[in-house]
Amino acid sequence: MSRVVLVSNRVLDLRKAAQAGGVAVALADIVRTRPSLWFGWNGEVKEQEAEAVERDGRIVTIPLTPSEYERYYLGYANSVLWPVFHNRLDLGQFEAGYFEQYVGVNRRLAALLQPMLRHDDIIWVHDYHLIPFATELRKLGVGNAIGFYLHIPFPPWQTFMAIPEHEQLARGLAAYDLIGLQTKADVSNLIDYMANGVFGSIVPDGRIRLFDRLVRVASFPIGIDVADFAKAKRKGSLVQGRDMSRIIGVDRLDYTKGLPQKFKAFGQFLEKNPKYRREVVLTQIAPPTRENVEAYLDIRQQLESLAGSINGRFGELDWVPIHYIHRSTPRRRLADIYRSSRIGMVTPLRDGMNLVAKEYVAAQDADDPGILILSRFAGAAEEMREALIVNPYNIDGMADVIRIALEMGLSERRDRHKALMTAVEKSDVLAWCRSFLAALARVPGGPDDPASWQQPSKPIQAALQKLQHSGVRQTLGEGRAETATLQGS
Ligand code: GDG
Repeated sequence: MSRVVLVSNRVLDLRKAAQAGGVAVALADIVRTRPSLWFGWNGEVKEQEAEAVERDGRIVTIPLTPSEYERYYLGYANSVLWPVFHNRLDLGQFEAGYFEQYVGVNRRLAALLQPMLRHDDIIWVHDYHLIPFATELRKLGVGNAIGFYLHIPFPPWQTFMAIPEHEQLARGLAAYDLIGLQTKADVSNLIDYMANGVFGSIVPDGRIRLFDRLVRVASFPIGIDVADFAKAKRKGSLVQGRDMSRIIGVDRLDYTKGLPQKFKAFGQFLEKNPKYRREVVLTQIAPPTRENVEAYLDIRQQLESLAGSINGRFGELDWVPIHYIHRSTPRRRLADIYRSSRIGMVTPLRDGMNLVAKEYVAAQDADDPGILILSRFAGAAEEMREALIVNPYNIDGMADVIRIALEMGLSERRDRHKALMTAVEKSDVLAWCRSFLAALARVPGGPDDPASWQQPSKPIQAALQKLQHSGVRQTLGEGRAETATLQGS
């Protein structure tokens, strides 16, 4: 079995990864269960460029310098790519000159990783921080199969073209053999961009020819560890003391998550339905992230002010309508909160997938399940059709859907939950990992491509190289010649 080399912006301690949830759990699972190496930033910022640190032979991390943290992480990744990929061109800081350091960090990381690579490793790079990573590896002579997975949405092609460096980013994407996206809509956006923005064309085997390379683009919807959430327990004590219905929201405090719209819709629901006052609470868990980026300060202030005004307007001595918790909650407790909530409200303005939607469904009691309200702009809406699908920009419409969810009968709730659970189980996190890695191993020239089975061992390669240099024609490697041209360019 080939070794899998995972490269992601953040690498977590394996024990902490289990508690963190989401993708970190999946990656940590790969590292535990098959030959692998996980490489990336350890989350620390140090004055001087420091050496990579290795742990257990499987985890290799480096700290960033203050300037790299400012310009690569907070800057280009989170103040240019994140807003643009979520359709927020107005927040993109295009003139700040962050691109050079974005590429610089990718170059430095690639140079650190390259000496650790083996000829048959398959390399899986994650997310928007690392788009140029494969180009930098290719420049160092790495011919291995390299896959890229984008966890966030790919925007409409004209939006992407607004990024001044869009063509360099496209060249970065073309250096991969496989690009995985969350949804079919993302695949369609990326292919539209490749065709209209940088003259890519589809070849007969379905790959895209782009800047003289061939790349496969496909959707691999990410999932969760279903069993982990199915262990959840309903706890009455989690809802303000008496029999009351809870609506739960769990989102990083990010302007893409539609939190002000959710609060306004709940306020509107209370306004229109006085009989539900004192009967329903909205609990919003919104742990802080990227607090050093200005747009994140704005959203925090906006949310605190909205929660204050709705609670001030409707609240009673024994009932606070909105519980707003700006802290992280332990993962174990999250599952119990999901199960104790009548409604899961997941209403981002734009989201690659949204794992909370899947976690909420997996944590429900199949005999008496709650209802998921889901934004049509979350990637999850492509698979989770039996949720109550809403437009988060339509506040009044969302207010009505809250009432519909609260009044839905048991049999409809069960039917919807059953169908949703089937979808969540079908594409769980294991299926996601396996399908991506299998597709990457199959790319022409990858370890499962019959053409590469003839690849000579290292000593033979060295001998062949000597012969080649002395002018003797290499015959054994001929079968791979075409693939090598495509991959190496
Ligand atoms: C990106 C894409 C895509 C949240 N608060 C707490 C907590 N969480 C956990 C949730 C969930 C994860 O964090 C969040 O995942 P999401 O999918 O909702 O969103 P992003 O963080 O934006 O992730 C997204 C994802 O990548 C995967 O590809 O779905 O579209 O934006 O697992 O449960 N966990 C704990 N305490 C909290 O307070 N323990």
